[in-house]
Amino acid sequence: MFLNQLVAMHLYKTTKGIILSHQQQAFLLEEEWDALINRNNLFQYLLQLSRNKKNISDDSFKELLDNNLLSPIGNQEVWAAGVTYLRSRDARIEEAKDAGGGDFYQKVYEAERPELFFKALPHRVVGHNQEVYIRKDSSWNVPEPELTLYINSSGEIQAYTIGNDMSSRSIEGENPLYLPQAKVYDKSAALGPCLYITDQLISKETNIQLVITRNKKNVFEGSVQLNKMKRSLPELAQYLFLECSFPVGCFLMTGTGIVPPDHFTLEQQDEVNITIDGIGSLANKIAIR
Ligand code: DO4
Ligand code: MG
Repeated sequence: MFLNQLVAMHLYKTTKGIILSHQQQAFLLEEEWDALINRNNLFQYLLQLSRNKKNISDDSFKELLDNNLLSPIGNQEVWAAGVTYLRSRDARIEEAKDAGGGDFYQKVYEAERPELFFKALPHRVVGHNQEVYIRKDSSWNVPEPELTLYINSSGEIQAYTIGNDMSSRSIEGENPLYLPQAKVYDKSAALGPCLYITDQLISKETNIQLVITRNKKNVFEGSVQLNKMKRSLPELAQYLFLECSFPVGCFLMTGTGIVPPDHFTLEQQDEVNITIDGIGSLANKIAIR
């Protein structure tokens, strides 16, 4: 079963309030974001809430999404998993071979403990249709399209979104100890366009697609299914919560299975479009500060 065939809802954060979209209807919710999403059985709670609400018109809904959309994050930390797909392992072994770091990636791919790293606080995160940055001191840059989990404070996966884990391959490849600089900088993370909420398991056939355009021409296109991921989603969430608590939950990017060929690097004005079945599309333009 595909993700978009599940009974599901989309929750959008906008400058005018929170919009819940369910079965072709949209509702404006007067709630505070963190308190709303950080609960068990989010799906059931939202279903109940929508029953007592008057829906807004299609035009108002469209207007809010076009002009007022924010990233679906409140005060959560963003974490990321790495080397969860073979493609990511192979690309990293290649980029780190001159630095003698290739072994680490093979080992972490096989190890019981996954690679988890801190990615961003909310002020470094952008939303749909906003700019993401490449670093001025980096010569080789790629987007990383990743299914991203919203995990509540009890450690339960409550929702999904699309994440872009922007990465400097030149800095990471020079020395694996430079990973935080390759990964963490202003506007290095994009999340959006919404939270996708379902009370059923996400399908392993869910497709993730990346399209990069330059001057309106495709310069890279790739896709991967979730079933190519080495680890399970609850396994990643469990490791993250082993010794960390998250008072309002957190986001966890689950790793990339799509890496453009080694000769490819992003340029200013490129457009990065990531689509995940059922969730929607996250588009970001590349810029330098
Ligand atoms: O090991 C470095 C980062 C890996 C990563 O971000 C990914 O596999 O998506
Ligand atoms: Mg990544």
